[in-house]
Amino acid sequence: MTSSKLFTPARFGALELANRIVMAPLTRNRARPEDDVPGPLAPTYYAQRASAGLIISEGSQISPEGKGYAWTPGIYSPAQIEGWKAVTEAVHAKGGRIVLQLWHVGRVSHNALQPGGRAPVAPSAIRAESRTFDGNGFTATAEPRALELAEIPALVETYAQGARNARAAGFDGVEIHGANGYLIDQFLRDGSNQRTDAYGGSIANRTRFLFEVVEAVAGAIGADRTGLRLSPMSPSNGISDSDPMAVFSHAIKGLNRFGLAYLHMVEGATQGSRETPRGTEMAELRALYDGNYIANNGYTRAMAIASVDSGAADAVAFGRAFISNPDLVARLAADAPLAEGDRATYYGGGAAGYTDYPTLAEAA
Ligand code: 8OZ
Repeated sequence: MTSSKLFTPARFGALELANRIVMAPLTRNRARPEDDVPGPLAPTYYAQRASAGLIISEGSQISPEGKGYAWTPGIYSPAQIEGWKAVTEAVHAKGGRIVLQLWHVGRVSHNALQPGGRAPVAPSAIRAESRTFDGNGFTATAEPRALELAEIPALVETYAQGARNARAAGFDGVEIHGANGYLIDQFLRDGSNQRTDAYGGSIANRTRFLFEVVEAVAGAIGADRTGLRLSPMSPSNGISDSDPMAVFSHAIKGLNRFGLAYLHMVEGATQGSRETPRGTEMAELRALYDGNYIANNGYTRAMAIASVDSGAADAVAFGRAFISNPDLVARLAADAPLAEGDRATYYGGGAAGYTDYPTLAEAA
């Protein structure tokens, strides 16, 4: 055992965390194919991980158009809300806390995954240099259609409705997915946003969609139950910007006024290197934020302890480690070895590599 602050409770807005170890959002592609309802093993999977201070659910599309991969769950239909209820009840029964990640992929999709076989929507008609999974295999993302200005208010409202649906499903709150090259990130960056209206061009205009979504979601369920994830320095899904530090400095300063439950940042390249061009960018951005900060990406136990104990972060989110270590909190507390995950079962499939990873006690 250790006396690090990492293992102590925290209060993030209305969210009470038993410790500062967060389960990062993890796409697992095990939803019911016909209606994107969370799969039958999802309650067990999440409940096994309920000792996390906070669970952030896998990204869940807020509308059929928000989907970019086969077998990801939604949060827009009554059946999906019912399916998620079983998850939140199972987590709460184990004393855990769970928020739902609100996801719209924008251009990171393919006609085959879209209603009516239509093109995906995006700020501009610029194809992502990325791939998606359509259920048969990996395929290049499709050329998107640029959103009409008149469509944007309803799109913003879709995030707010997703947040209300999440609360109806028993979630403690939501995390807005603003990271990894998906819709909000596409608006932020000039590589994907070449609009000439109020949502493109200047940094004030490119951050407008983000701020409108944050305001709508916070207005719907309370800022104290709303978190946001950003990945300022990540090239995920072919995203690019001529000056990301300028964009994200403006965004993060502007977020302070909302009093969100937390800001969750992917430091460096998502699922990749923590290195950045100067090495100090993430610390510079973090210093601009006044509220609770969840750090993520490639943290070891020692890094997490150092980060929380120094005040650099208020909590640390672990992704892959939570896949293969349902009892990650206990293992970190005891400084026990961590199990390695099997990449072949990360995305899609059944119980194997999903609900069959043992705790340390079960393995012994
Ligand atoms: C891995 C595979 C598919 C999607 C993200 C939601 O990067 C994802 C994702 C990750 O945020």
